[in-house]
Amino acid sequence: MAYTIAQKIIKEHLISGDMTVGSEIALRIDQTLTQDATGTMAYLQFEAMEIPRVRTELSVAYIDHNTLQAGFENADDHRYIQTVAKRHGIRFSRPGNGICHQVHLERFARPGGTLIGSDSHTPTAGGIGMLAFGAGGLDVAVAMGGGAYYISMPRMIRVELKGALRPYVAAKDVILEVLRRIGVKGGVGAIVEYGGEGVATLSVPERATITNMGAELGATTSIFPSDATTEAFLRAEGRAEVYKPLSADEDAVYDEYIEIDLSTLSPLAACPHSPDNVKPVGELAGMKIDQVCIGSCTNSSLRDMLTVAAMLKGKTVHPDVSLSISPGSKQVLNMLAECGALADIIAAGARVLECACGPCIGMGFSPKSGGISLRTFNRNFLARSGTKDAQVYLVSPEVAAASAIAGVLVDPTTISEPVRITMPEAFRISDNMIDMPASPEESESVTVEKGPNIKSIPKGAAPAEDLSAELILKVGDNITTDHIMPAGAKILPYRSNVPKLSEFCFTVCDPDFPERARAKGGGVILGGSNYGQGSSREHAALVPQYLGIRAVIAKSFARIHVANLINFGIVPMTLVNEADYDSLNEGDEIYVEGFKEAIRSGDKAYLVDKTNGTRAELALSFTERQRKILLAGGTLNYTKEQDN
Ligand code: MIC
Ligand code: SF4
Repeated sequence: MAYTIAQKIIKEHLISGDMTVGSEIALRIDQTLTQDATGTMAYLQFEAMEIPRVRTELSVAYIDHNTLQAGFENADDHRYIQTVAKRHGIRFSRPGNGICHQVHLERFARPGGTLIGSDSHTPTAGGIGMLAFGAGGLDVAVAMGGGAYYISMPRMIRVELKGALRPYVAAKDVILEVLRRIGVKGGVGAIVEYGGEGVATLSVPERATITNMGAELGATTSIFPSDATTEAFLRAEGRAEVYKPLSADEDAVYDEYIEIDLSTLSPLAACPHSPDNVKPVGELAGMKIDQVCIGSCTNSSLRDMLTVAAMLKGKTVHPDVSLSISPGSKQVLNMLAECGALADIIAAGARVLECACGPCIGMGFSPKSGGISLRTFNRNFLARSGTKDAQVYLVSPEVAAASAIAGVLVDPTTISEPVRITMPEAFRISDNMIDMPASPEESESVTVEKGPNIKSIPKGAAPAEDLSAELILKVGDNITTDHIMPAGAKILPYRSNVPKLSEFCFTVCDPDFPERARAKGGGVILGGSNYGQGSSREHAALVPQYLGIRAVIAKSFARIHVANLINFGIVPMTLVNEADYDSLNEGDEIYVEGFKEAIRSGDKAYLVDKTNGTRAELALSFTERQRKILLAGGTLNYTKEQDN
């Protein structure tokens, strides 16, 4: 039997299930990571499991999202995570050490292993040949406790890379090209595997840019082979011993093939407000811009930063443009400083920010009203930048740097000679900002500090026999978790305070939603297709649950979000006939007879719209395990029931 790279890793980590596409498989997880914005919940949940020490090969807690400390809240969260990590055997990457995915790639990821992280861009580690998944915090907590991670066995997409990129065309353009071709739903239910002769022309951080943004395809994950380039990267990181070659068998079979000739690509931009709204930069060239942000887990490696520094050298940022640069890690920033490239960045007038997510999650640097912002990031969803009417374009660092100088969008392939950068043989290695956990003997004496910002997790309730509720909100296609539970500097500090967070739920779509939901005691949400795409934040399930949302009916769901809904006891149901969506209206009273019984054993349920008489067939496609979780009112209740 011939296997793809992902199938080989799955086979080695399979605990139960069979590898037929679509059936549920349970995987053994080697490593976990959390970031602070999702980490507080993950650790509260881990604590609730009462397991003294993590049972993984390695677990790391990063602080990178909520780093603006405009009040005590974020600092409280940091301290909680630091102490809980120390007590339970988890390494702690201190604020300032960098963005979780960049640091994990540098210091911990390894070919052939499995990783889950409470962040949707965890597949960044696929650039090094690791099978890495974004997951809800609760799933990460379970994996830290040694439990399996459940997914449905994905189909395999092969992206065959030929040729080599032309100067000033970047890895970012490769993934934007994939997004242009298959869109934000094109990867749903699939693992995207890269192969072909073009792979050897891409460095590990470039591969990681591509696997990182595979999240925007809706893919389960993305992965590259592990080869001589991987080995060289690991050697430069002083970690050659974890190298292991990995490639797909010659005759491995994929469900879908995509071919990209790298040499024919040109710089691309994802236009507002979706990562798959891709156009050639050449077509948009000359557009006046207000802001440029370079960084994020997609494009903040040393290679990216050295390229940007070389392009900025001796120039000045255009007077109408504000340029921010956030290097991905302390390692990157340190090396930029040592080789003098940082001086070129500073001299050009860039505003150098700390090594963190920063503007990517709206943690500062929101554009001006109606501002046009070029960002090297991975998401340009409506309002994510913190300015609702801003227009965000996603581009490569090369396009960003050239445009920051010109004040208008520039296709860098049309400017003079390309810059040349030299990558060092070895990176500057220091893990002095990664705290080691207490030894098992000392851990009991570590006090976990919970400041007043940290509130307990609301409990889920078992479903009623029949569902009788109002369709309290109707939304369209491709609703993101940034719509459901917005982030940004004003809201993120409340990630460990669900009651407060609930004041912002769905306000991007409907400012009155939280108040209405509270007044009516909840209801049911109606969504279009790909409901819940984007971030892994379980708050997009936890907060609606707190507001009394019992079910979401949609044309289709995004993978991580549907798992989060089930984890928190909200029943996700799909419309068998998508046309029924049009007959169901916000404010309608709906009734589902035998709701609980359908969850227990049925594939179908029937909805009656009591307001206009419409009947709609609903699909309940759950595994046995998911049915039990939903009947218990969520995973926390279910785990407790099992323990008793
Ligand atoms: C994001 O990029 O949307 C985030 C912020 O990193 C999220 C996690 C979160 O909401 O905390 C993600 O990608 O999962
Ligand atoms: Fe951070 Fe942005 Fe990456 Fe999310 S996408 S992990 S906010 S840098």
